[in-house]
Amino acid sequence: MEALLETRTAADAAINHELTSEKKIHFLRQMLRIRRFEQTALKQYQTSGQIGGFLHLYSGQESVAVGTLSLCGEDDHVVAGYRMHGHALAVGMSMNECMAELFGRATGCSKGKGGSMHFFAPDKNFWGGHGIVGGQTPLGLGLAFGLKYKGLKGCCLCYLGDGAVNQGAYHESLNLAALWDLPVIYIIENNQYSMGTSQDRSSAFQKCLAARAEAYDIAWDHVSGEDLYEVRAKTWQAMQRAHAESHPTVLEIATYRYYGHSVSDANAKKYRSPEEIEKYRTLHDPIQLWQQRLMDEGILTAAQATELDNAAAAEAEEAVRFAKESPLPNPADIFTDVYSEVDRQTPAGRTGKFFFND
Ligand SMILES: Cc1ncc(C[n+]2csc(CCOP(=O)(O)OP(=O)(O)O)c2C)c(N)n1
Ligand SMILES: [Mg+2]
Repeated sequence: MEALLETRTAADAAINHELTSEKKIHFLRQMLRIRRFEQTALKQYQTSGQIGGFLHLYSGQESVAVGTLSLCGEDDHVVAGYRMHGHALAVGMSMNECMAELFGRATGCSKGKGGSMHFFAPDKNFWGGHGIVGGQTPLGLGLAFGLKYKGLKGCCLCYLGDGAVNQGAYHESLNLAALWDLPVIYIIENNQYSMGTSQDRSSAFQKCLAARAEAYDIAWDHVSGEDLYEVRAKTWQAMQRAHAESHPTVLEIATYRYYGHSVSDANAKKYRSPEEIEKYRTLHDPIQLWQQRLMDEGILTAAQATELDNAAAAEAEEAVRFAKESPLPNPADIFTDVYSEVDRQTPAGRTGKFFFND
């Protein structure tokens, strides 16, 4: 099976052609909000001493979450790994509930029990936030199975990293996705590194990670994460196939992360050079490129861009204030909203139906 689409004219694709100026500016606003949220979270992590556990930052990859998730309708579902602050904000979660979750507060989206890796919003079809590398791939398959079983014209966007493609669970999921023709779209966010291991040291087949889908007779495509238009055009094509024909797709989106693997990245100076990071920041930054594009199209001024950025920074600071003023979780609630419910004979535990209950 061949790559789906050679998109040299992504901006002219119907799904982009119909975009209003407001919508295009909204994408910029969303990317800036993600970047400011994370910069603020990092500063708080390092200075306040009130954020525990991991913090995997998404800076540099914003166009992937914003571009792909801008296409979702009410029956489309989303599941991701642990580097998913961007996806959470892009599906419409508030900075307040996300920041409060980082601070472990009861007002957090997971009531302060999940932390950075476990943002969750079932009301927005956002099923987390998973720390086991590749663990989200069979879950994405299950969400797609649920959609098909219920006869809904939706799909599941399941995000994974370039390191996760070597996990067995992913290949088992691809096999079943093809065998049962399930509307799942695996989106490999290829930021070139898994922790401190570069792609050429971790993957035997170098050319294109998405091309492995051919072994399962699944359609695939390669996408430049620098170009929001291309991200949308190619993702939409995959979504249409999922909606109309219930076929799976694998998309690989080329991107880059600016910060270390997480706040602790012991070998940060050893596995890539400062020059490489600088190159991506200055020449390939998806936010700068989108901003420039909107200016070239004559729909954005530099002053408006600064205004959007300032508003995003202020929103993030306000979220910190909200988080710090929020209460810690009540110790008596330690066993609520966790899997121990299965053992405690709740209705969900008795029926085995946690999701898709109606
Ligand atoms: C099953 C499993 N093995 C190892 C780890 C430790 N680990 C956490 S993140 C990571 C690297 C994954 O890299 P990639 O899939 O490229 O995602 P990225 O961090 O670049 O977003 C590893 C090995 C884990 N969490 N789960
Ligand atoms: Mg990676």
